[in-house]
Amino acid sequence: MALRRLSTRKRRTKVEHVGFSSLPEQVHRKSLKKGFEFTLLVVGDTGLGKSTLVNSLFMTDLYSERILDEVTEKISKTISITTRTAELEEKGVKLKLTVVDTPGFGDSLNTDESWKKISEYIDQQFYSYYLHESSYGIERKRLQDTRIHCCLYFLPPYVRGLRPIDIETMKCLQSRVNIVPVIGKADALTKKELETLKNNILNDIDKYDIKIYEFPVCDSDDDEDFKKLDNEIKNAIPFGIIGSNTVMEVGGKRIRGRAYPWGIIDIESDCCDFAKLRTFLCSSHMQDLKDLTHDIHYENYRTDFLKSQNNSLCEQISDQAYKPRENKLRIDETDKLLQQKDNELKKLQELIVKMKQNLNTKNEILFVEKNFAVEENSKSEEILPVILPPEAIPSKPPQVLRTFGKSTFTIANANCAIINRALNKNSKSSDFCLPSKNNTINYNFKPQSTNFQNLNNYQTSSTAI
Ligand SMILES: Nc1nc2c(ncn2[C@@H]2O[C@H](COP(=O)(O)OP(=O)(O)O)[C@@H](O)[C@H]2O)c(=O)[nH]1
Ligand SMILES: [Mg+2]
Repeated sequence: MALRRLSTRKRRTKVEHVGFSSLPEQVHRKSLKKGFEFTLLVVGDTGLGKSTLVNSLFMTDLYSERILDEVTEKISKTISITTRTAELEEKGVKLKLTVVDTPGFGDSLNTDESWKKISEYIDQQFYSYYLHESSYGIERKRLQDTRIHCCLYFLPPYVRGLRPIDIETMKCLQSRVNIVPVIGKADALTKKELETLKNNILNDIDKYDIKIYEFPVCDSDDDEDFKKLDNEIKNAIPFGIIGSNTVMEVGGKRIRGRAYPWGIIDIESDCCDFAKLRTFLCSSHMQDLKDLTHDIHYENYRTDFLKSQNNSLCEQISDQAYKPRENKLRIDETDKLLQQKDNELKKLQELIVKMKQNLNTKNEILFVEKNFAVEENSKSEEILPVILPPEAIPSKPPQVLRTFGKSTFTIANANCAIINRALNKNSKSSDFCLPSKNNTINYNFKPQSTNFQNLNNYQTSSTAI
């Protein structure tokens, strides 16, 4: 098996042209077509030359309109985030450059949380990239990379090392972005002073365990010139920068320079690290900055984000799992309440049935009262209404036979009868009578009845009951 594999490999190495040697060309062509994206974040005090540097680095005018804040505004001002994008093209290569600026950084009297907004902004870009990356179809094709690839952290030339605000901000940003420290307005320092400040800053970075951009280790087979350049750039950190957007002619040569009373400085010369920074950002390390952003910072963010999502999910699950007793109690309580409501409903239904029955009886009574009521003028204490329930209606209409002067009356043709007696105006009594024989009910009432008028009425309406 091993022999066969060896022979296959041998055979493959013998093939002279397969076609994959054109891969770099394909990548090159595709990249040219697509263009490159790079997002730079500049952080630092107002007036340190951030905008000037960005303009001079990319030979563009990103900050044409410059609005200066009043002193009073500055005191209360909080940090804001602004983005500017320029589509640049150089020898057919397109670069979409986005510069994220942080005007107001360090301006306010309370600089405690200046870094907070910046770190939030960086995380937001990671999150939106994550959302696009996790989407499907056309959405995924439109994936926009607004993640910050590099942060130029500006330090003033008049300090002795890192200030508390610098330490705090850098420590907060170090895990999110590639930090590259820069000393702005380096023309305010002599060569010696600049060297001392650089050393102090590097010592502080070491002392406070701040992680700045780490240069990749050169391979042994790397180009010697590249190794030299890489070394020079690495040793220049933190870059001492002099910025200028003014192009002037000196000795027939056009330069970007600053004119002083004592002479002119070409910012691209060795007098500062502007050229090195430009090489670092625009040519030698741009891709490494992007790779680190994607492979380290973004991956760290994504892992943390997924972990936090996972944790909250686990918490929810464990919440459910560890509260069975509580849940059972809750269910028991609900059951109890339902049971209670059921009982109440039953009682109500019973009550309704009773009320209906009462109502029927009352209706009957009302009917009797209506039909057999004692005449208005009659002062009699006793009335003797007779009512037959519907089931008691005999085939022949009932007939009330009465005997004047006797305390009895007889109903013929009746299956049964309800004899209502009004004892007085407020109380009544009812007797239910069944016929003794031949459907005849004999009823003895006391005291004697005086009004039989209604019984006549009854006889006429009995069939309608
Ligand atoms: N002396 C000196 N002045 C500079 C330098 N860079 C910019 N400036 C000037 O400093 C002022 C503020 O620059 P600006 O780029 O707006 O600073 P920002 O607030 O940090 O963006 C402007 O007048 C610039 O011309 C520099 O390297 N040296
Ligand atoms: Mg500015």
